[in-house]
Amino acid sequence: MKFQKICVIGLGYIGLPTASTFAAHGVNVLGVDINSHIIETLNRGEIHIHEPGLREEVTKAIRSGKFRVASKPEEADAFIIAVPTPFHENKFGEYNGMTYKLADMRAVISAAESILPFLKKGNLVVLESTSPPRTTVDLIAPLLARTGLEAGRDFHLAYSPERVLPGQIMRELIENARVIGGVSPQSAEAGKELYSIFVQGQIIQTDATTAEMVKLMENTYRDVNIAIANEFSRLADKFGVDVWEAISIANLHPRVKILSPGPGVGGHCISVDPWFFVEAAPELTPLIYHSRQVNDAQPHFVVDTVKRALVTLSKKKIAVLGLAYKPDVDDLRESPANEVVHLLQDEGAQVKVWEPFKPDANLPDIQMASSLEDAIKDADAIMLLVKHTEFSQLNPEEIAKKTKARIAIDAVNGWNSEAWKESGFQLFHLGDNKSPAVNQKS
Ligand code: SAJ
Repeated sequence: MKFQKICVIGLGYIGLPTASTFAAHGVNVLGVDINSHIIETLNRGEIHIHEPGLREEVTKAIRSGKFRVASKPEEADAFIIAVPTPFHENKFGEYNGMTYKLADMRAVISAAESILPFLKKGNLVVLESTSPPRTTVDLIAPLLARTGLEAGRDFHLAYSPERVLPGQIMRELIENARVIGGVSPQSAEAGKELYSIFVQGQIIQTDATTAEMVKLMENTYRDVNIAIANEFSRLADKFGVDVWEAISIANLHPRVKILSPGPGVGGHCISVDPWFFVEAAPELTPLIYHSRQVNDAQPHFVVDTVKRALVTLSKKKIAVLGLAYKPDVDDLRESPANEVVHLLQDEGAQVKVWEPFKPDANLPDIQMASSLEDAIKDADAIMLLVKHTEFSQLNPEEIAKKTKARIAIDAVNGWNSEAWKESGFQLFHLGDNKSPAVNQKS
């Protein structure tokens, strides 16, 4: 099988890098998106996504004539579906007192429907969108059967999740191992042939439902692991232990790898994907469900630590450092730091946020500082919510000269407690009930 022309449906964080990488490797690619703004932007030679290296790749691909964009698919040798699978805003599932989120598969369904008029015998269709288990066999295959063609017999159908890290997508797309699950072994083989055009990592062939589960298992494993770390932080706090010290010692065990506690789990993957398992089988997923609950509640635990530091939050001025969903990124969406800020404000605190990766963020109800100095100058307390490298490197002696605050709260283990204490700060550390006690002695 030879792929001369492919159609990539959905030109977002995954679709656009995938489409342009195929084009850069000599394939004729038609990128399809229903959003006319995206199509116009790309046709003007600009891009709508911030990802290192992507602009260059897209511009080169469009100039070479190998990459075109349009609002509708055309006939092609292969179709790749890479559209979002968000949650329904106002629809929830219920099982035995568990209320869970439901995946909104409408974009996947309409993307699959859009290829119906163009699907031919011998084609390959690949779903890349993160989806609940059995989506490929139970939703996509029957939908495409409306053409009269059968998946696995007349055309190939496969599921292949992306596993790239934002910020490194262009490199990881090529270098990461890739799993391809077919509805038949021949479909997996066709998928392998397609992705071998640019993938240098190992390509593993399996069935479609296994590939769907692999993706969900990876992110659920991380979520459950972070939940236990967060629960450990609460236990350590209760028992007068420093959770960070305890985890670092436990992790010396060769078969233990506990992740880090913090203000909660944000982003669009780890905090989302476990729900797909819960939705698909609520009766089998109490652990996954409760881990989501633990992580979603963690901002409240952070606020309890702040209350311990400041006694009351009413009218207290708090300088918050970091609002992104994780270190060294500019993505503020689904950020637990954002939730912590709102909870502090609900308790009457006056919060000013310094986010060096998005200083001019325009968020309702959040006051952004224009600089670190601006944030901390008049503060009663300084609070670290995201472990950006530049925050970990702050010199507490210098900070002490720029603020009247003498209370520092570290929710992410970014600061050296001793150094901050030596510079005159009372340091409160998430999951470490030892820190204020030690401080009082010194
Ligand atoms: N977090 C913790 N403690 C930890 C690790 C993370 O609280 O020990 C928090 C982070 O602060 C953040 C959230 O969890 O709020 C998620 O961060 P992450 O780095 O675990 O994951 P994402 O969502 O940025 O990206 C992940 C990537 N997976 C891994 O790094 C293992 C990426 O490879 C996947 O492609 C992506 O999910 C995805 O699409 O599934």
